[in-house]
Amino acid sequence: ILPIHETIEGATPAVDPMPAGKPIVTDMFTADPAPLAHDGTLYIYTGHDIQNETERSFKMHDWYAFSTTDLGSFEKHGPLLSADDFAWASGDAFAAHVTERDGKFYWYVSLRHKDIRRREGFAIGVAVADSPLGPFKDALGHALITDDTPNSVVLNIDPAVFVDDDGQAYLYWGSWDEARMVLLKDNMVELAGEVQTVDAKNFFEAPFLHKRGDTYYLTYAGSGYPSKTEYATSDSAAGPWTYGGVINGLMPKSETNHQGIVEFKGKWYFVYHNSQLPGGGVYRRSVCIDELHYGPNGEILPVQRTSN
Ligand code: FUB
Repeated sequence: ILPIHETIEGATPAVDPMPAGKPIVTDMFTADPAPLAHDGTLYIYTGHDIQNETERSFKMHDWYAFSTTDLGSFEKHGPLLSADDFAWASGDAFAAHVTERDGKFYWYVSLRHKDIRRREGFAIGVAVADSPLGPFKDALGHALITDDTPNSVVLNIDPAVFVDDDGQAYLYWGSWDEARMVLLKDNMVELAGEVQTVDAKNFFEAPFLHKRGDTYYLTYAGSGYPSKTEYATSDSAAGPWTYGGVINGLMPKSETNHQGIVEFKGKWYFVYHNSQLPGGGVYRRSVCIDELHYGPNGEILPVQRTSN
């Protein structure tokens, strides 16, 4: 297992003075939320931290979904997908993202590849289903992005897919300061062109794209570990990106700060993880949700996290 996300020796960064948000689930550790609003229901797909309190690495094997119609309570579903569902993968079910197109649901995942390891050995795969809660099946039988994909990155994790109004789909991903984007074919499971380098100030990992009005927003974990959530805007889903600032500061006890943004029933929401559950920590995180607000010029206002 990679020794990634280690605390930098001697560094004592100031934690954001805002209180932590309220976790949507309290009987398990969840991470890397990916929201999807569909048919009046909000689904939050998450990873699942199962590491003990002493080891210093991620231990993650499967993914869940949590659904709500009113944000009052969340229903747990799963695990709906696991590393075992991808014959080409050896484990490490890192961040993922679900999107819908033409009645099919595509779950893009980060996993460690069994065989292809020129660098860190992570790859991006995709599973497909006819409903938001599955059953999901590996759509390809092989990975979509690996260390062998030209212009891929050292650590190929954190996929996020955005389907634009004209039907063009974009796959963003990346970590360790390297962001990438590639167009997808209409079938959502094949690349439609060359992998492009994305230039977004302070980008570290966890890219996520959303559109509000005519503006495209690329949010991401920025500035290394521990990460803040930062963002950039563009008038195109392909960029170029203009830096917008920090929208969520350092999280107590969590070095990662993986976010997603969704509009649901007329309001915008910011989903993210912290480590605020009892026994929580860098490798034992909890997914939270708070409202997201925009300023008069379309700028994202800093997230006001609700207290526990
Ligand atoms: O959960 C494992 C990794 O930590 C994710 O892929 C990153 O985004 C970070 O949250």
